[in-house]
Amino acid sequence: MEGALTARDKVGVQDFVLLDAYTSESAFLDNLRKRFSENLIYTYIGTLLVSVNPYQELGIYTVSQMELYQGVNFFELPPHIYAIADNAYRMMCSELNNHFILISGESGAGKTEASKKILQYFAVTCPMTKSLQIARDRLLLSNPVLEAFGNAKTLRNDNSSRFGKYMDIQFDYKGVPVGGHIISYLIEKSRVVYQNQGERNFHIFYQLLEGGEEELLASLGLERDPQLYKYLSQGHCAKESSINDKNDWKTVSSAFSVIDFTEDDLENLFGIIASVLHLGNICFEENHQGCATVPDTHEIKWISKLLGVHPSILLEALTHRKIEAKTEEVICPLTLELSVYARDAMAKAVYGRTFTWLVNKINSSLVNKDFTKKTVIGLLDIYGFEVFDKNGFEQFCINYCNEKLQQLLIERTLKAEQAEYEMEGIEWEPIQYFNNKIICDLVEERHKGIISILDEECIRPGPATDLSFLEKLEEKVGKHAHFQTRKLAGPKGRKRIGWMEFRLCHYAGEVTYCTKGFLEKNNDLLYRHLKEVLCRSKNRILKECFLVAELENRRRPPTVGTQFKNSLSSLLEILISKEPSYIRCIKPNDRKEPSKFDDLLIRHQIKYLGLMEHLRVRRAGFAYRRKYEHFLQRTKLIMTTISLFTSRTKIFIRFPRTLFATEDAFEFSKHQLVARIQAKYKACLERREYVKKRQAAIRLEAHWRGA
Ligand code: AOV
Ligand code: MG
Repeated sequence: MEGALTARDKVGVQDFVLLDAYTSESAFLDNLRKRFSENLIYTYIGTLLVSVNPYQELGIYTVSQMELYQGVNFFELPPHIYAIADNAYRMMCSELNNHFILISGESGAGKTEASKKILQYFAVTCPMTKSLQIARDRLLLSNPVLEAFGNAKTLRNDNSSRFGKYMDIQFDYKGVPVGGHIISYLIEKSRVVYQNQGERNFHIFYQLLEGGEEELLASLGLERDPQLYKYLSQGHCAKESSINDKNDWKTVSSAFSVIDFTEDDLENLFGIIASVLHLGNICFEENHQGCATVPDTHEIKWISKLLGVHPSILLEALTHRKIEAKTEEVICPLTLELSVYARDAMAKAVYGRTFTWLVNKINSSLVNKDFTKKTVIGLLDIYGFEVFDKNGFEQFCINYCNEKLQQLLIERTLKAEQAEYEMEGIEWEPIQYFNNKIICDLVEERHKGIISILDEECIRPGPATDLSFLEKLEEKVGKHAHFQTRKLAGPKGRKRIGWMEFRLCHYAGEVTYCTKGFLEKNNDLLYRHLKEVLCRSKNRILKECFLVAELENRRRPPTVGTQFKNSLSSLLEILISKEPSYIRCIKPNDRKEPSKFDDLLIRHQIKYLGLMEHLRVRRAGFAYRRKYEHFLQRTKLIMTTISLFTSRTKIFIRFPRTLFATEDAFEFSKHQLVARIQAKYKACLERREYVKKRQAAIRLEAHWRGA
């Protein structure tokens, strides 16, 4: 019918590879918009999934949807996150190797939700035995617990992950989930003591106050109203309509019991959480000598009770500092400012280490020693790229982490794939892309990168300050193409860089960082005096977190920046050894609203995520690649002489090292497919060594023509 919209016009194509104008960014955007307006939030680029956050419940995550996707060929059904999960799962089962699913995108784009959907999918669809149900439940319920302690409302996302999480889901040889292991990355401790306007502290504090039983709160010395606590009220949004702290408390409480937390664990844990709130309410005053005092010791008494430390020792540690002279210790009083610093440092240290304890505790409940032969699917859900009006050390670390993941993606897709085609002798026109290695180097290079320069300032004797750090940066990396400071700022008319600021041109955009606090946060020092108090605490969890051995070790621990850099490099090692699947999340608007498709914002993400380049490589290359030996071993197909063959859904072509397959045959008519193959592999088909392939192609075509 003329004039009528075809389905394709209305809902777009479900794989960008099928776009006619596949090189045009506008066509890409149009396709995404069309689908989004039909609530089709998922689209493929080959096997990569692009997901746009719908900011509304779509009813596409039901059990019947899960069943639908189970064991079905990837391209047979509309794109879905379940297809990605199922595909990784089936490959793992058939090839008995390890996989990971990397979920990336900026803050609020939907990474955490995606990782939860995948976990749920496995929990529902994988085979299960009665004895392993508990393992499954623990895997699922580790999420609400970690989110309560590690997520918070930010201006970008009401449930923003403030820590990075890598989770291995372990399967036995039958594909039954038997256990798991979680690695967490750098939690944003500074949030415990300070929140920006419009942001909150970690959810758990509000959940405890809103949902905790009367007796529990009374035993912790807490009032219900979050406004009464300094650490909870600085952002002026303790209550947030989108967050139901009371309900979440119930979920978290029941999760605790499934994950093997004893009464004693919980008593100690909430003792710590309450102590942090009490710490925040300690007020210092200055006496005539300019030393800090605590006029009202109400809070001190509660903390002593909850943490099992002596009140006078705690009080002394908060207002004095031990200095070690040659043979003796001298105790000198702290100024008001330093006491506040000591108090906040204690709150951050206690919370940070308790979070690590929590992860370890969950891990010990996920361990399954009965199964030694396991394969895993790793799920990576990390804090997304973020830019605020004011960005500090935390944003610097978070954005650096995102650079590293982008780098991994580039290395493994755009770069490795093209290199492989070239190695196989396939004629290939290189596809240009922005390689962000240059930014990663700027941040992490030994002796020369920003982290090294920061470390140097931190250990340098003499008065190093955030300003002297900035000056060092100007001196050492000032001329770098991705670095700017006020002295060397770019064209007029752009947001000015302030005195204490520097700007990095990240792969995802420019971010201006204020160096205030960089040294302190990178050092992350806790006065020895306070450490002693915590090491002697009777609170069982703190005892495990602050070991007395630490007091004897006089060596300076690595800085936060260096630790983070090292942990990211081991993360990448973990990932490189596994087979990847990718999910790229896109945030449709900055207002967290459903059905709002902000062209400008989305176009920007398409650009920096490198989706166009990815599409070009995919389009020119092969959708499916397997090491030939591996494939042969698994399928036992005899194909030493014939190099081109078909399966039900794909056309396979064998090259010396690798087995490639074309896009799914369902997407094309057979005629189209043959034409495509011939066009694609024209170069190699014409070469003598591939004559056999051509003959096979001709035979194949003849076969289809006849069919
Ligand atoms: P993020 O993990 O990518 O940000 P989230 O996964 O927390 O983002 O998503 C943010 C919010 O968007 C969620 O709380 C949901 O309200 C909504 N949302 C995301 N995905 C979906 C979906 N598939 N269906 C319905 N609503 C969704 V951060 O952690 O801030 O980088 O550090
Ligand atoms: Mg998240």
